Amino acid sequence: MQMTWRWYGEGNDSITLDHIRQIPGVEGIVWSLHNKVAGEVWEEEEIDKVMDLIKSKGFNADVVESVNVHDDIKIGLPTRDKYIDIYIDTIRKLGARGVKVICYNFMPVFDWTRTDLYKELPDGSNSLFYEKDAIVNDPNIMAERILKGAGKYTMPGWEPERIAKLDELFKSYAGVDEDKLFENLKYFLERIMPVCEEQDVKMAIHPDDPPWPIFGLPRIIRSRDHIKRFLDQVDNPYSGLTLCTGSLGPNLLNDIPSIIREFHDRIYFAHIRNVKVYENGDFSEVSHRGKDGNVDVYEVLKAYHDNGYTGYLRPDHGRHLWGEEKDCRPGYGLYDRALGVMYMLGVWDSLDKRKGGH
Ligand SMILES: [Mn+2]
Repeated sequence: MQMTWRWYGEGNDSITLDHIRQIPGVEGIVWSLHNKVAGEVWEEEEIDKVMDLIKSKGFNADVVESVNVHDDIKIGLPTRDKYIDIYIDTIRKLGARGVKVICYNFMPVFDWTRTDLYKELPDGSNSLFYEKDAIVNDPNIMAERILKGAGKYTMPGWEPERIAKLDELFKSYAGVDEDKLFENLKYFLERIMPVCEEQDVKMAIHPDDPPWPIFGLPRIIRSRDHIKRFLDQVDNPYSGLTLCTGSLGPNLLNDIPSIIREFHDRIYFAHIRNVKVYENGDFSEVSHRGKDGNVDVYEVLKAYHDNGYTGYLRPDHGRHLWGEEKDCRPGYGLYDRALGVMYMLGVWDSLDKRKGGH
């Protein structure tokens, strides 16, 4: 397992690479060109600039999260081929520079969705929160809430220019049901797989967050059966998973350790986050400690460890602690994620020792 940390880039993150260097065990920085909208060309100089900076601080830059997929590809419009060509161009450039894994998602219109970005927890910290009943409303209201809550930062998937065209976007998804979305995902992957093989770049799809359909839009990576269908329909080792326990976790029917044990050889990137699910279906993001929520983080790590997982792993979101929410990106503060790294490495080291018979 290789511990990594998601970083939004210089001037675009309250945390610096020098901060991250002081967290024990972090080997790699998960990065992206966050100023790019889906379908935009990634220039070589821009890629080199970020990768060089990351490497100059002693980290690897093997994982990119994300290269976003244009809606025309998800909808299956004739213009999709033009956007797939641009995607292929990006894979080639990243592969040539040693990038090993590209994380992406195939969620229609919205990326991850929450109703409150700073909901207070009993200990006085705060974190991202999802109120089930608040979602049945108009998606425009939702979007406004997210934009307002995000403050000075742009949230991935919630860029103002996308949100401005929300009604139009919803209309273009009208004929896209679960089967159609699977079909369009297959088309996309089959076109890019030869380039991934040639460049040795693995595609790792991120599950839908939350793991159920919202606003009548289909969501197709949200359970064991959906994951199985996804892996079977393009049965190529270059197409695999970013297994996010925080995304699958709010549906308590998802047995995450068993999903990991079943599909471990197609998991290239592990996101670990704990969530606390309330009786009415609302959920809060909580600390990484297993006891604090419904994700058994020990069993999750053990499932990876038992299978000799050598892929990348990162703390997913964290709570905002000690007032850092004034400055940090929602879910991406320094302190709780650093605590999460230490908790997970503690579990991992003890699993190592036991396996070694010490
Ligand atoms: Mn995640």
